[in-house]
Amino acid sequence: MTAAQPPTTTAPGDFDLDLKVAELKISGFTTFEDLVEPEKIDRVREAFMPRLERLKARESHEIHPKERGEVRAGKGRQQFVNRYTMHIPWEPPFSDPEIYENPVVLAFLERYWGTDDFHVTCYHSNNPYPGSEYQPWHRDIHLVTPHVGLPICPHFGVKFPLVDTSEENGSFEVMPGTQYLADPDMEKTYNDVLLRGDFPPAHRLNLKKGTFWVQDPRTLHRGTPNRSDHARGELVICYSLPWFRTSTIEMAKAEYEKLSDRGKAMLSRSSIVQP
Ligand SMILES: O=C(O)CCC(=O)C(=O)O
Ligand SMILES: [Fe+2]
Repeated sequence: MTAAQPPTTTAPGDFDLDLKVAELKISGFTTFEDLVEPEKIDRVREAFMPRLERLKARESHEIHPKERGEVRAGKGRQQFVNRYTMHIPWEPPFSDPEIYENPVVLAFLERYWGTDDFHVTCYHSNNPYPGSEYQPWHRDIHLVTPHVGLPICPHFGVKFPLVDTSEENGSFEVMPGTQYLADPDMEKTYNDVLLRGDFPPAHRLNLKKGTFWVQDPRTLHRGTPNRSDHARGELVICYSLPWFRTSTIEMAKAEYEKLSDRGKAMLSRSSIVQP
C-alpha cells in the first residue's frame, strides 16, 4: 500500500487569518496560495478560453464603454486595446463550491467582517491579451463616504488567475495602502498624479495558479501590458455585505437548487433566469 498523499490544497487552519486581515487592512490586498488544485484551474481555463475567444471575435472591432450580450452567450466588451472583460455563467465548471464557497475565503471574510451574513454579487473576469497596455491608475468603486476612509470595506473582489502571472503576461499592479484615501477632489486625479509624482514603488502581483487573492476595490491599481503569447485570464467573485447595493448573479433555478444551505444564503439575491 502506498502512503496517503498529503493534501496539496490549503485549509483555514493553515493560515494565520488575523495576520491576513492585517495585511488586507494595511496593504489593501492579501494573497492565499494553493487554495485550489492547479489541475482544476486548468479545467476552468479550458472551458473559459473558447467563450472568451468568441466574445473577442465579436467585440474586437471596437473598444466599447458598455458590456453587451447575455451572460450565458458571452456578456462583456473590449475595455481597452486587447483587454476584454467577460461575465462568468453560473454553470459547471465555473460554479464549483471549491471556488465560490472556498473554506479559506469564507473563513477569512467572516474574520474580517465579523459575520457570515454576506452575499456573492458578481462573477466576472479581466483578460489582457498580448498587445494590451497599461490601464490608467484607478479604483473599482466610487467613494462611498467622502472625506472618511471607511476602516472596513463592504465589498471585495476575490480573484484567481487561470495562468501563472508575471511581469511578462500583464500581472496586476497595485499601489499598496491607498484604500483609505477619501478626498473627493482627488478622485479624478489619481492617474495623472501617480504618473507625474514621486511615490514608493508599486507592487506587482505575480501569482501562481491556484492562488486566490482579496482585492480591496478602493486600493489604487492598474492592469499592465501583456507582452507574452497568451491571454492572462483572471476570474473574480465579488462578496458584499447586505447593505452594499451592487450587481447580482444570474442563474437558472436548477443551479440554485443544487447549492448547499450556505450557498443558497450567499446567493439568495440572485436573479433566476430561464434555462
Ligand atoms: O486585471 C487586471 O490586470 C486589471 C483590471 C482592472 O483593474 C479593471 O479592469 O478594473
Ligand atoms: Fe480595476
